[in-house]
Amino acid sequence: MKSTGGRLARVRRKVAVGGEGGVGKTTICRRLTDRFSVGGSSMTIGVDFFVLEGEGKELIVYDLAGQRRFFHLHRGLVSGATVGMLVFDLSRPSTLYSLGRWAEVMREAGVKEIILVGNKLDLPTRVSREEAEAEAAELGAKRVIFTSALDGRGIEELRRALEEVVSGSDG
Ligand SMILES: Nc1nc2c(ncn2[C@@H]2O[C@H](COP(=O)(O)OP(=O)(O)OP(=O)(O)O)[C@@H](O)[C@H]2O)c(=O)[nH]1
Ligand SMILES: [Mg+2]
Repeated sequence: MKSTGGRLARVRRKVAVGGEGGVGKTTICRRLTDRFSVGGSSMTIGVDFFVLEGEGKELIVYDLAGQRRFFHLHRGLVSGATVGMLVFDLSRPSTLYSLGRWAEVMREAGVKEIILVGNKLDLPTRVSREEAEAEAAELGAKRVIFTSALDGRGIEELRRALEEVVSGSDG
């Protein structure tokens, strides 16, 4: 799967990306769509959109704003998503343990699978894989992937997981 070239794909699926402010959601989306550039990103206002194109499939990625003041928008924006990506910052455990509200919004919207993503693997890590997996079970997330949107680790694994989840879904 690569970033869009503008061709119209047959099947379209929606992916919603949630998680607290500053955990790296937008930077991960940029990585996934080859739009990464050094120099950081500014916080998302409301929502950013990305398109990932694969074999006859197009993923429309809704990258939600994590700041509290945008919480009222989430329910409407997640509606109709097939996959939910919940992102936390491995160097800030509180960003993992506050994902319950996000998981609830995604479940209520009928998201078929949630992927839990621990980002900023390049920084000193304060959450172990075991801790992340235990919380994933609480959140109803079937997969846990650790990434660094800065150095690119785990991004291919995440891309493959998204492809697999979308291929396995029929709605
Ligand atoms: N060290 C490190 N920094 C990262 C990583 N990913 C993102 N950042 C930095 O973290 C900051 C926030 O990243 P964003 O991608 O804007 O975070 P966000 O989750 O989209 O934040 P909101 O839009 O406010 O919800 C930026 O300065 C990024 O450069 C990473 O993997 N490692
Ligand atoms: Mg953002």
